[in-house]
Amino acid sequence: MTPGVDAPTWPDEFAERYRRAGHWRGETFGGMLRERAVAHPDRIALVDPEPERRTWTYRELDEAAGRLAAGFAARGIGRGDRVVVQLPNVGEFAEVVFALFRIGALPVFALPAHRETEITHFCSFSEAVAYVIPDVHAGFDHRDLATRVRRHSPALREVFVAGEPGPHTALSEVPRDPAGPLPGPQPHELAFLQLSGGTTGVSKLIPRTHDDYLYSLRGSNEICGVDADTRFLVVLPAAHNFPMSSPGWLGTLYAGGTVVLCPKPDPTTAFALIERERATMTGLVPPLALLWTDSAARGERDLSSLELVLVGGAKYSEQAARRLEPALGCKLMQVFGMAEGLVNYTRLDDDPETVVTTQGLPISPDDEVRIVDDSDRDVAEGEFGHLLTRGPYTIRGYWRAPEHNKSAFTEDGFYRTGDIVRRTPSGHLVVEGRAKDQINRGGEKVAPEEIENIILAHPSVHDVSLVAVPDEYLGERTLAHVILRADAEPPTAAQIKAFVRERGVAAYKIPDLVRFVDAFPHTGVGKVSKKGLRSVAAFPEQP
Ligand code: OOB
Repeated sequence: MTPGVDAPTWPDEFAERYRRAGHWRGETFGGMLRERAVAHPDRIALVDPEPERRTWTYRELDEAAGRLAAGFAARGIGRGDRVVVQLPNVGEFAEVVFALFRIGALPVFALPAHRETEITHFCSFSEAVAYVIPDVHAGFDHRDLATRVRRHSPALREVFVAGEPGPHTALSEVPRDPAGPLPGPQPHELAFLQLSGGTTGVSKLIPRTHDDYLYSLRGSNEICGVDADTRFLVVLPAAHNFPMSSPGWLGTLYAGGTVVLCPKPDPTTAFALIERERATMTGLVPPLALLWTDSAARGERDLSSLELVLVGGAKYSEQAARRLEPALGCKLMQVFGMAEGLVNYTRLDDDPETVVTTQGLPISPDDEVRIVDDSDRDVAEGEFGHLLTRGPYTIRGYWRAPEHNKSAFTEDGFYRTGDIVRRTPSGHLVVEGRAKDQINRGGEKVAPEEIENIILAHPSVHDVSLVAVPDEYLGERTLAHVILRADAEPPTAAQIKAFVRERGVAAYKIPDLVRFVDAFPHTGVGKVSKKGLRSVAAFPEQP
């Protein structure tokens, strides 16, 4: 563990190899934005269309980030400090993130959907000194949430609000004239902490460095053809790794293109923006891709600017994939990635069958991919098995999680993705399933243990097990099997859901279905059989 990094990093021989190969070029995010601002100051970097259309040229974004960095620094936020950023797709997101990059403070990327339980955990576990929020988003007042979070987070000194601050500090009060350049981070140091989808009770934090993440952007841009003419529409939450870097809004800024923020992902909002802003590229999870494909048939908007749509985050069915290109009049690319690192794309010159039936090839020739059996032995070529990976942008360990790292990584540094894949003769990966205890609800990841722990706290509940059930639209939905205490007042399914909601978790984690049972099926070794539960899951919900 390198001091100050709080996580295992690449051994020197690997770091040297990645530098020699030209993957790690010694760039930082702060430096990157400055260079673009010098090279093409007046090009539009960012468009935030709501409520009134606002734009930032590269020079304006660079200056805004510099002034905000100076203001944050004046308030004592320094290099290595953690700052939980929970902003929706608004222009301030980019200003805040680049300001923190410039200081060398580490954004911790929370999703707008996260609530008290998650945010309190992120703030306390990361010992965050500040938390950045919108005032009200999607009808929810984040200022009240921040007040509650503050009570349980002793390290949290500041709450900054994009909008009306209430009892907190307005983000607009922070910027000031920079006194001079800030020392800033080194390229091999951490840039930010991403959240893992998680298989345990709480999300793990994923430490990404400037060197490694910038390489994944450069590689993604090359594969997707991102350049200064790209107009990338950010439809998914900007904090998620997929719309951030595959190739995403950071990739687009790296290439000198234009990022258009989409406030809501529905076809009505997004199609109007594509037409008005002439968006050329976007990334979608499969349920949204389905919705867009169906809506495009109505032909109410001019989508002719669209050149490429990336679909990933969860398995995209072959049937749905076949319909996208004709409906949207653009190319499809599948992407199979993870916030821990490895990202695979189908290629622009792949034949159409490969694009609809596989999840692509890794970005880098130095991405090492192993497909192994339960004993970590390589399976025969073409067989399916567990995907292990290491490479120039895949982490070697989670942040401050030495115990978990022992099982999440092999001794020689491969990340155990928990995905079951096979490789086609062309080297493309096909995702066949999952070995990890995680539910993929249309790209949003739910760790059953996290929700089981909450339901177990209900006074009438004796035991609970959360499993995935197939769903035509989302791919998977969540089903909680609940065993009640013999002597307790039996709650209804709705009361169990309300109980989870009241604990303050993201809405997508509230069980879709609740079923009361007398016992769980067990495996041979006495563990609850999730497979057994999934197979009895076809029964209707009980009141
Ligand atoms: C992306 O990142 P995460 O960290 O939210 O989730 C990663 C997991 C993968 O391990 C896999 O289980 C699943 O999401 N997944 C897919 C998939 N893409 C991701 N499963 C099947 N087919 C796909 N195409 O989800 C993510 C990060 C960067 C780019 C794209 C997605």
